[in-house]
Amino acid sequence: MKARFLKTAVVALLAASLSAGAAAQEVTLRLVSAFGENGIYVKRLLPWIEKVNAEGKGVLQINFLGGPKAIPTFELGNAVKTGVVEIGMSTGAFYTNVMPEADFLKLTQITIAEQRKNGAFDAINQLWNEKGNMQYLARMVENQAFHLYTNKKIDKPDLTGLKIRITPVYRDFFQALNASVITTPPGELYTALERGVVDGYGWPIGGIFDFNWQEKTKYRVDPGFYDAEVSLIMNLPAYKKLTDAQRAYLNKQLLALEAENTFWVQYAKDETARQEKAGIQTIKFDAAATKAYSDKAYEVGWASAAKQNPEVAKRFKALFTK
Ligand code: 173
Repeated sequence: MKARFLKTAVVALLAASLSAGAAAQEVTLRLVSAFGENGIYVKRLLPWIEKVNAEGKGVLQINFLGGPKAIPTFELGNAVKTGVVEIGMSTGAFYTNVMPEADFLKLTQITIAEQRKNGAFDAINQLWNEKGNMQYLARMVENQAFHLYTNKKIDKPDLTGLKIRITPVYRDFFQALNASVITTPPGELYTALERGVVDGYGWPIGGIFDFNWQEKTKYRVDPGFYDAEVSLIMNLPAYKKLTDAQRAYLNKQLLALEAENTFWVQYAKDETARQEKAGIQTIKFDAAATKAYSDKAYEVGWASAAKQNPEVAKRFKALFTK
């Protein structure tokens, strides 16, 4: 009787540990976005998460916790680094406090598909692993140039007397054009425009309607410069802890996400037309000033990168430039 009871107990224990083993094969990763939930980046992220979860039952699930209300925009990078959350959707400019090199990603002139082929993606990951305790998972925005939006008319690339909202993306370039600059997360820009705290701002070609900034925007300066980078980053220990099957599944889905990046070319065209319809006028300089403006953006961008980390700037420039 006693022996039989023990045997039953052992079998029950074994079954329990087996099912715990099976459950351990499904991992749930928490994800927070540095961009607000109403914006285009989260709008495109959510269907992907749904697909990951639908196809990843028993393997891998992603739990979207929200945007900057969950973790403030400029704190998310550190939260990923320290494992407060496993995955972040962010841009390098938002986590220069973790590593200044993060902002260099705006200087890529080749697609993420090409970056994976020419060694740029691996070079990024080597640095992100070492300095950021992060895995750089995938880039989900490309072909979105940044622009200067302003409420004061300018006829040459000189921003003397203008107060411009920035992030690290634009700091050195706009300062080189004599602007005075104020850093804010996207979520605080509407109020800054409304109160006249700023005369303009930097932002990519797409997305201003998500925040209603068109109500407070008179001009967009063309051409754009750099390429908006929005990516998924992951806590490195959490990434390493994944089983081979989980990592393979995640990577398959990340490549599928990047394959959707063709979306952005048409989105840029649509958003340009929508801005025009909304009454936003385009400021264009003459040919010589236009070239000077574009050249200066990259000159200043790389010079600033070289100042922060000469060795990495040199290596990345060779890998990022056409
Ligand atoms: O302007 C910003 O907030 C910014 O730096 C950025 C970066 C990538 C995409 C969109 C905005």
